[in-house]
Amino acid sequence: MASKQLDIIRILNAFAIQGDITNIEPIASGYINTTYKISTTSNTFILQKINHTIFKNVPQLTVNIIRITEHLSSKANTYSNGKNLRVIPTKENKGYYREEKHGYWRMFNYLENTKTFPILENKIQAEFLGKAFGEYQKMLLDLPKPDLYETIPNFHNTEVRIQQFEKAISIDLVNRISTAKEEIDYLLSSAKGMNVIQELGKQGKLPKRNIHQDTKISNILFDKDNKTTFIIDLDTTMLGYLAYDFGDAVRTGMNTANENEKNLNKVSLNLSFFEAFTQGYTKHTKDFITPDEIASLVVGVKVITFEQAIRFLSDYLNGDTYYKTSYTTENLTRAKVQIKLLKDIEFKYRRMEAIVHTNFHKKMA
Ligand code: GN1
Ligand code: MG
Repeated sequence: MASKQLDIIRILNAFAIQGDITNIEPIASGYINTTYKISTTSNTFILQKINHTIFKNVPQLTVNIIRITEHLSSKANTYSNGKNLRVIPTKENKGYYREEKHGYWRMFNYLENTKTFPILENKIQAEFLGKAFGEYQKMLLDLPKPDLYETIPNFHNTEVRIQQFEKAISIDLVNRISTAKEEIDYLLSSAKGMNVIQELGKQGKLPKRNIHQDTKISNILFDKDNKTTFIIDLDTTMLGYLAYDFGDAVRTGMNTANENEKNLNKVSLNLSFFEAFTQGYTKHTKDFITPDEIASLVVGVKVITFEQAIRFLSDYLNGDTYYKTSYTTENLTRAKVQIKLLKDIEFKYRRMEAIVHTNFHKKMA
């Protein structure tokens, strides 16, 4: 057996799971943590190596995840068909296992018969994506105090992201600036006004709520009927603005191409999916969302897409230390996709605003 497999078997031995291990399968989706599907003679699980460079405080991260999953399990979740994500404890009854040589590990139950889509296939999925994330935000409204820990500081702080981008440009650590000139110029010239959500928050116009903060479509599992959904990757669930979740779900779920697409002609924002998504999202948020928050949703789509473009490009300029990549220019390709999408969002902006307005107006009347 390969030594990596032996390491994993040793790590699995720390967890309170039953049966003999029959299969270990890497799951490649996700740019941050490393994930495996583990089968035993009695059950199936998810094993994850937590990226400790990014999630610096694993005990706090774990406290958050346990609080969130337990809170969600205590609620009637409309879409998950009675199934919930659960943390599988270690034999010492902890939510993570620390190994000297191989870092931090944790386990979850595996949600059977589900799959993710890099690109959504139909409007039903778009609608249920909106319903699921809207309901997620709603279910977390009454999460008891204290506030969740901030697992990554300034995660969607656009101003800080712009500063990090400027720093990456000025250091040019791996001499890549000349290969991304056009993209850098475009993003620097678009930066003005992108801090608007943060500003509205500071002015007290947008309340901070518990949100997911990583609502990309690969973080939602669909059952075969396209209607049963499970939200995963809860690591960044913490206080933030509703518009960020709305924005990131649209950025990924309404893109007609995937994040790594080399043919930019394929990249665009699907307006009819956007309409279905907004309809779904409205269903669960209409009872608590404020008028200023409604007005911030499409802004969030633009801001999050811009932010993702500068995050990918910064990582490219820094030598690919943050996101997992499989070839040298992958982060540049990803940034180009976001830029193309951003341009299409600007082009369709008024129509998106009209869709949001009509939906909430209709439902709230
Ligand atoms: C990362 O872990 P994953 O792949 O779900 C990133 C998100 C980005 C996304 C881009 C903790 O998400 O913020 O939007 O990649 N997560 C973190 O695909 O930085
Ligand atoms: Mg993630």
